[in-house]
Amino acid sequence: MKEKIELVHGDITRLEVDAIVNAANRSLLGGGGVDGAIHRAAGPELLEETKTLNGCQTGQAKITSGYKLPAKYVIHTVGPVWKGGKRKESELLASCYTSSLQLASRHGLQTIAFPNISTGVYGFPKKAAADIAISTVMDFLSDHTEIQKVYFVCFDQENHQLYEKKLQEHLGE
Ligand code: AR6
Repeated sequence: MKEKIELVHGDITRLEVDAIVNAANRSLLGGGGVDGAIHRAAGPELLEETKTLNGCQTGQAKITSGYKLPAKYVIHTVGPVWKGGKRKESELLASCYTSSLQLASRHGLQTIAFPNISTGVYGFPKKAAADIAISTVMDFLSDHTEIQKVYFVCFDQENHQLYEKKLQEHLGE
C-alpha cells in the first residue's frame, strides 16, 4: 500500500500521470482555484468538451481528455459545499474519491492525482477532508490492484503538513 501512495507539494497541472482529478462545480464549465488552473493549462478545447457533458452531480465524476496537459485525462468531480456537516458532506466527499477511482479503473488508467477536493472555496474542514481522502483511497486500493499509483497533490502548506502527518498515521511510515 505504502508504495502506491505519494504526497506531492505543488501544482497538479504539472503532473505526468494518466489522470488528474479536477475539483469542479456542477456546471463543469470552469471556475477558480484548481479548476481554473486546469482549464488554463489544458487550453480551450477542454471547455469545448466539458460543454458536451451536461454537468455533473455532487459526489459524481466525468472524464475528458487532458489536451495540452501532461496528464492524458482529466477526471472532473464535484465536491460538496461545506454547510456545517449535516448535509451528507462527508459521504459526498468520499464518493468523489471513489467515483473518480472507479472511472479511472474502467478506463484502464493506472496513475491518478487528486487535489484536496472541497477544501478551498467550498470550505470543507481540511483535517476531516484529509482523513476522508486517505481512508477512501486506501479502501479502494485494497481491492483494486489495477491502480498502480495515487498522488495526493497539496498546493497549500497547511494541507501538505496535514497530509504528511496523516499519511504517517495511516501508513505507519
Ligand atoms: N494544483 C493543486 N491544487 C490546487 C491548485 C493547483 N494548481 N490550485 C488550487 N489548489 P478549490 P473546491 C488547491 O477552491 O474547494 C472552483 O471555482 C487549493 O489549495 O480549487 O473544491 C470550482 O469551479 C485547495 O486545497 O476547490 C468550484 O466552483 C484545493 O485545490 C469550486 O472552486 C481545492 O480548492 C470548488 O471548490
